[in-house]
Amino acid sequence: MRSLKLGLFENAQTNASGTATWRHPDSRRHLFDTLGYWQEVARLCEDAKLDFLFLADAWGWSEIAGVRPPIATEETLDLPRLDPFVIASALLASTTDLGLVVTGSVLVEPPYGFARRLATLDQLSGGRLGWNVVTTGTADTAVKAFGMDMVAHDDRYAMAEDFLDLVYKYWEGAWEPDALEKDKAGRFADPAKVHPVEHDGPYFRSHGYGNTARSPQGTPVLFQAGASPAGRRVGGRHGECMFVGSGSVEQLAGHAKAIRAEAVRAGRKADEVKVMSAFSCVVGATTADAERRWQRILDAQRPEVTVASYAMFTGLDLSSYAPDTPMTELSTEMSQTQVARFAGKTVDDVLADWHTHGVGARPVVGTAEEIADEICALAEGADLDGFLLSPTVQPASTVEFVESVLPILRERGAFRGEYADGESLRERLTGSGDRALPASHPAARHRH
Ligand code: FMN
Repeated sequence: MRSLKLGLFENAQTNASGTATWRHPDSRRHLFDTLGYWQEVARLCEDAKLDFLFLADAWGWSEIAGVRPPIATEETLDLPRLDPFVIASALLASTTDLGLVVTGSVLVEPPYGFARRLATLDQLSGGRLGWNVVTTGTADTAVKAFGMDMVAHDDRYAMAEDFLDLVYKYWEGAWEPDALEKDKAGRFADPAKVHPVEHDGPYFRSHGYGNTARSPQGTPVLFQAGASPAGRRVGGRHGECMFVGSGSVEQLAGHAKAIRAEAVRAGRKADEVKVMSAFSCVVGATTADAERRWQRILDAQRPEVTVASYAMFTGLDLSSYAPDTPMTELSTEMSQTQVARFAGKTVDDVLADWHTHGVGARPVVGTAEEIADEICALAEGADLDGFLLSPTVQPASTVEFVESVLPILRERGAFRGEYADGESLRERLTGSGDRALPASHPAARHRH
């Protein structure tokens, strides 16, 4: 059995992934705005030796025809949130090994300041930082808040290419790794190893010196989850760890193969990209018990939230279409994946499906043994490197997984018992023994 990478999906808001199950008696996610909640979650991850805590993020909110529906606020579907960078920073002092992956948008963040913030986190964490590169799924509302014009879907990926090229120059090229001497009898740094950056791209311009010196990893570990053709191209060129949504073995195998093919097309090795699938489960003493528990989670959510939630990701108001409208008649400039994945379905099918898991993974419902079987079968059958655990009710679902499923995976040799393979997140995820990006990665050409 292959050795899996495991991360925990979290979101600095009460609900996650377009669902609103916060009323469930075991949910304590409404405490997301307390430091204690995050420290508890980080401790849980680190005690279980998970590879990383992933902090998702969005800037936009739900709107239907330009109006925010009251239910979005009543059920805290989207807002309020906290800033994942600040949460990651707050967790540095209480963690020593856990990778911290923050989501950052190439659409709304000015790259020069962004490069410094990430380098600071990578520096202070000793190289435990990852960046989930997103073009922002909730772009249509986010741009209004930032006073920008909307940027079309594929153009946002072109922006991502330009943004990445710029921040690589600062992370990889501005300060050589041995530029700092810190010699009180000599000099602090060697001017020959500090280089000005020149960037005049189609979207971004920057001329300057790196505001931070090179951090342990240089470029933080790059995560990405674009699933459209443009998204996959960017992921294949730049991504080190690609997330795919949940699905059958066949669907996941198709995604993994397509992502690795994009990497090869970009001159990288197929296994240079780690593919991790979102995975959710509801554990029970028996299968029937697990199903009852799953129903209780679904019952915690008001059905009316679904229309507002789907609109948040796609801008589409499904309540304005006849229930039998084929989804192939709809299109969006927001998350195209959230329309394309329902090809062959009707509007009514989508509303029913969305209620159960939103954009998140559809849970595997069963005993701990059945869930471990499914994880192993998916990993082997679809050539996956690991999973992003997406809890249905936090932190209860994570505790259940750690206490009941993880020991079975360990027994089967599918998950290690201790942190290994180096101290940086990159070494641990790639096993390469190198905390810097390999020479085949496009960032490496900016090195001196
Ligand atoms: N999009 C965000 O804007 N913020 C996130 O935090 C975020 N996290 C994601 C986590 C996972 C596991 C997956 C599968 C997707 C996530 N996405 C997130 C969405 C992707 O970035 C991307 O927009 C989506 O997969 C649709 O791809 P496309 O725009 O190429 O169609």
